[in-house]
Order: sequence, then structure tokens, then C-alpha cells
Amino acid sequence: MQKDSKIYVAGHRGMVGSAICRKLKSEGYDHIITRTSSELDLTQQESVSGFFQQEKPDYVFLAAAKVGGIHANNAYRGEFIYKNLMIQSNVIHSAYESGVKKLQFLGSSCIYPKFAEQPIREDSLLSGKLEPTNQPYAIAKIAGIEMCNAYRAQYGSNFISVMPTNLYGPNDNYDLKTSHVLPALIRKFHEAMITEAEEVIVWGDGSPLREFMHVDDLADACLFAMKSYNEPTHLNIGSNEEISIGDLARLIKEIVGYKGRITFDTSYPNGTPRKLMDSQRLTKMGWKPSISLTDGIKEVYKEKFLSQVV
Ligand code: GFB
Repeated sequence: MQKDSKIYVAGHRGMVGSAICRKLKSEGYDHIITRTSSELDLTQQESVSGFFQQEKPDYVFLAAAKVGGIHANNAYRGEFIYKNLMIQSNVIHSAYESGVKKLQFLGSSCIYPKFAEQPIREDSLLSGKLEPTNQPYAIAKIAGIEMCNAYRAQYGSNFISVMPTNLYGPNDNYDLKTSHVLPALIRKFHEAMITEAEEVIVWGDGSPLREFMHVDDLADACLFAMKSYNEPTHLNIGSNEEISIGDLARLIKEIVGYKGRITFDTSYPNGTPRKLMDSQRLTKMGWKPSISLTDGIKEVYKEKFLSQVV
């Protein structure tokens, strides 16, 4: 990838897309193309096709998606499957038609079976039943991987897929109903600290294990893969840093300085019991993450909630 390559980042206002843009700019890539969703509705095939024919990007990071935490995935099942299938199909097909040199499709660790052998290797895909709360989203993402592979096989397109673990970082969603656990807990503990609330409610029983990665590490890995990975097998991107939801809550409580108690509400689902990815294929290529979970949480907490305090 040349420094003056024309690079389209789909989803540049989201947490992942914005991190990829920051990373590209910091590395001197200065020909980045973006469109807001009001300028270009990626669910509309003709609009997407017209955009690609007009702009003819060389490289595409496909980070546009309908995303959310366990509750959003479960509650908005129709939207999650429809929007993701439409966005990715339109972008991948138009990228092929307009002669994009290389496309990178971003998926998620929820593509793997609920009870996959841990740590989860790439070849666990489609070896068992999915976690029901996010099955529509997972099936859309699996279709995206397959579409990249099918276009590679039939048309010789260099389309790759990467599967990040659970992410957090700048531009995350802090809405308590639709967000992922990490931003939700930062907000809950911060607000409980300010209001001196007696307890913070944590969904589920606290036992599920999750692997978290700062989105700046992900963006670094995405650029690394765009430069050096050209194979059909999707690539896991994880931090290898695993923690239970209970311990995550206690860690965030400590960072925020909240003194009340934690209450687990088991009327909410736990979701997948564990999803630690095996990222050895990536690390053996020479990439590794650099932001620890504790440092990352401190940074996002400061940036989101403490920078406004004068
Ligand atoms: O981050 P999260 O929503 O997504 O939830 P998943 C992780 C775990 O944290 C679950 C618990 O066991 C939740 O029950 N949890 C505890 C909470 N308190 C909270 C809270 O206040 N908010 C939230 N959101 N969770 C998603 C998938 O799964 O992960 C997506 O649904 C995607 O498809 C994404 O793959 C990365 O890790 O369970």
C-alpha cells in the first residue's frame, strides 16, 4: 500500500473506523476517503455502486456495521441481520466491480460457536451452534467472510477478513441499553460515584469471560494485515487478556473510585460463557498489542468523563 493510495474507510465515524483513520493519518496515508451515512447510505445498492464507480478507491476498510452489546443484538435482531447483510454485500460487490486492489472486512469473535474449544482458532468457524443472543449478527458476519472468500475464488479479488475480539476505546457507545459491557460499566460506576448511589447493577452473574482490546491496537493490527496478509482464512485479532465480567466490574469500580456495592442481576443473559481467541496466526507474523486493559480503561475513562471536569 503506497502512502498516496486512495483508501476508503467505510464507517469512519464509528469506534473502529475512526481508529483506523487516526492510524492511517499517523502513518502518513493522506488520501483517505470517507462518507457519512447521510451522504452515502450503504444499505442502498445503487448509491454504493455509484460511489465506487466515481471514486474508484484502491483499498477499502469495511468497518461500517450495525453493532451493539448483548441486549441490542438480542432486541433488534431484524435490524442487525438486515443492515449488516446489506452494507457488506453492497460494499464488497461494488469493490469487486470497481476493481479495488484489496478489501478488508471486519467481523467479530461472535462468529464462533458458543461452546467452541478455547482459545478459539480460526478453523472453529461453523463447527457448532452459535450463541442465540447474537445469532443474526453472527450469521451476517459469517456471510461476509464467505463472500470475501467466494469473490477471491471466483474473481481473484484480494479480499481478506479480520475478526476482532471485544473492543473499547474513543468514540465508543455509552448508551446503557445498546452499548457493550465495558463502556456501560464505566458510565454506571462513574454516575454512581457522583450520585453516591448504594449499588451498581451488573447484568448476568459475572461469570462470563471476555477478552478485551483497545481499538487503537486493533487499528494497528488492521493496517498490519492490510499490508501483509493475503490469505482466504479470516484472521483473529485478540489481546490474549481475558477477564471475568465480575472482575472487570471490580477493576472499573477501583479505577473510578466508587465505594458502593456491586449487585449482579441474573434476569439479564450472560451470553457466551467464554470467547478467548487464539491469535497466534497473527502474532507469529510479528504483530502484538501494546495497550494493557488497566491502562486502556484509565485512558478512556479520563477522556470520556474526566476531561469535562474543570
Ligand atoms: O459486551 P456485551 O454486551 O457483549 O456483554 P457480548 C458482555 C457480558 O457483560 C455479558 C455482561 O455477559 C453481559 O451480560 N454485562 C454486565 C453487561 N453488565 C452489563 C451492562 O451493563 N451492559 C452490557 N452490554 N453487558 C456482544 C455480541 O456479545 O459482543 C455482539 O452481542 C458482538 O454480537 C460483541 O460480538 C463484541 O460479548 O456478550
